[in-house]
Amino acid sequence: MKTSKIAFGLLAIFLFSGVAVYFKSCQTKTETSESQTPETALLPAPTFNADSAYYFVNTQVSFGPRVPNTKAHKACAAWLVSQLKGYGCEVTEQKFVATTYDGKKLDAVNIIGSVNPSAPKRIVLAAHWDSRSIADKDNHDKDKPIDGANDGASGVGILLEIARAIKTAQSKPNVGVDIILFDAEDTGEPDGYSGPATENVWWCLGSQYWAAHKHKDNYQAYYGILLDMVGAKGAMFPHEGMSMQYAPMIVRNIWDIASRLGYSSVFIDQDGGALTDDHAFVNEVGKIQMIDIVELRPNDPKTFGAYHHTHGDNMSIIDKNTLKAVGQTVLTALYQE
Ligand code: AHN
Ligand code: ZN
Repeated sequence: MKTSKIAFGLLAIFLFSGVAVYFKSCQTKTETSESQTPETALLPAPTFNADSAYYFVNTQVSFGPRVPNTKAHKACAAWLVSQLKGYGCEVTEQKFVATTYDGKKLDAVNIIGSVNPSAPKRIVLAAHWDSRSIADKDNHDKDKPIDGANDGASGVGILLEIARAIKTAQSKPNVGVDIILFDAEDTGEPDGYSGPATENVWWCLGSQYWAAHKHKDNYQAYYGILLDMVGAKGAMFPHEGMSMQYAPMIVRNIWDIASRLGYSSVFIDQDGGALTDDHAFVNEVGKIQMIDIVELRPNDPKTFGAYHHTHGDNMSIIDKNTLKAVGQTVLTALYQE
């Protein structure tokens, strides 16, 4: 009697542990197969409000063309600083004098708004805030400044909305974010200019200055994203050539996030031409990997839209769907780190 009780007890223990081991192995299997899924879900990010971004683009345009040495430029700079401060950023105004291809001196200012300034891991988000002083690709009023609704204001509008969205959100990104608004980008020689050739690049004077004189000593960032012409209706963003040369992994990561969010018809999986844009100096002189999200024609990847450097670059070409695709993608990228 006693022996059989012991035997029964042992059998029960044996069976129970067998069942337990079986369940454990099932659990382990389930966990493994989940972590091996190639498409891991995106971590949640706040909603990017395209109405708000559109309002920020329109407000910049309402100042008038943001051409250095004008009242509109000064007034817009003050507004940008107050917006960034309002969203809790630590703001640096980096003033400098820029010399143009024709020897003019411009009073310029790069505006830097830092979110979570003490975080060691940082991402730079940049756009130029000045607008072009001439409409050199237009057939009329070539000597008049342009609104630059897309060429300038669109990128800045998206960055202000990103600052606002982070400020309003309950959860914050794990990285610090430095929003850099470069001045004096659109200062290059007129289309068809045939003056004396020089070594200098006369575009991107603000980013050239910042790359050589960063706003903090030994400043480094994990990576950067430049936005240029990111608000036009029907815009497409192929992989810009210099971004692929300096930071192909970042390009793939951002285009992958865009596609998971449903924006693969805007962020197209195609290579475009290489541009001398603000990111060139951040990569080459500043030694920070930076990509450029910039509207390029997919079949003619070195040309921009017909509005480019004409009076057609006004609010009528700005589309909230384009602002949303770019803004939501970049905001989501910040929350994946
Ligand atoms: C060139 O056209 C060489 N680079 C483009 C820089 C630019 C001007 N981005 C906006 N306006
Ligand atoms: Zn331009």
